[in-house]
Amino acid sequence: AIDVATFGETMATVRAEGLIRLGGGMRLSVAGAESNVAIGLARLGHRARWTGLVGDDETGELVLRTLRAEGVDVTHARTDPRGPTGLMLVERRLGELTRVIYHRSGSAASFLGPPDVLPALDPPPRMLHLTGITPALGPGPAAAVRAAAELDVPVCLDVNHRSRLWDRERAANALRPLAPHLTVAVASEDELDLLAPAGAATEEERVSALLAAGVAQVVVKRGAAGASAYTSAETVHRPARPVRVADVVGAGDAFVAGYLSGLLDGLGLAGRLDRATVTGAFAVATPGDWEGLPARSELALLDALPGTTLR
Ligand code: KDG
Repeated sequence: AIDVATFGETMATVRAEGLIRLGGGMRLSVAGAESNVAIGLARLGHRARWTGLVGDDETGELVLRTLRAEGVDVTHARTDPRGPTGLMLVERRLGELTRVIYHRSGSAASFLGPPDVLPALDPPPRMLHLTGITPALGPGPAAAVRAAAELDVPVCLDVNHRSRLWDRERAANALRPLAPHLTVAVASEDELDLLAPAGAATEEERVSALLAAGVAQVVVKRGAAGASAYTSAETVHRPARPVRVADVVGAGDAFVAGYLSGLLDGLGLAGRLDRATVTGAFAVATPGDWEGLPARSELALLDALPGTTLR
């Protein structure tokens, strides 16, 4: 049986050594918020399934091959000739300021619809993970998210607002109706209003409104300032684990993988948030979206003293 199923768009990703407009060296990999979470979970020993459409092209092969190599189940993923595999260019523009350029409109993934994802959720996984990126990709992906959220499966949603794909108003209109279906809601502090009812004005009011709507766990990410998790019975705050920043892209997905891993393992709220801050720190400290994510046996490495050599 599958522990966590997820679906969305995974793109070929090019990380430039310098500025894109100057050309020069780059490194080719793959990335997508949902597949980043699936890889994070698979590395921790959970059965993760990713479903999506890639183009009938070499970068599509790269996406599927990479996910297979990471132990992610791609039984229901397929190529679709209607569009190419999406492409994301990443440049470090200024110190820790990263700039992302998408070439994804009209991609194969933008044709995803309910018939592509519903078979991957039968039999039901223990959890379904969705992100607010998928409904931004087009009407088909938005319908797939709605149909999946309505199934009788515990759902985790990470708001993941992408302002290059849609504005906040459209995002809120698509995401707010999903709230009653969620077991776990994850948002950055500046994204919580895209999920909570329009009337709620402060973080406290937004969290209370989501809990009142039936969301069992609300998790708020604060980047370098840490994270908070709320249930109707408990509130936990955790600082971020200090690491030298190599690449912040993918940190939120790693955080979600750690949180869901803790949930699957039956950890309490504090234990889930602790694991999430550890996996988030691994993502920040290593280059790439998911490449540096820990195996289960590596989780404790973050506690090793600086300068340690393992031999
Ligand atoms: O969370 C990191 C993702 O944003 C990145 O890997 C690509 O899925 C992606 C997106 O749509 O931005």
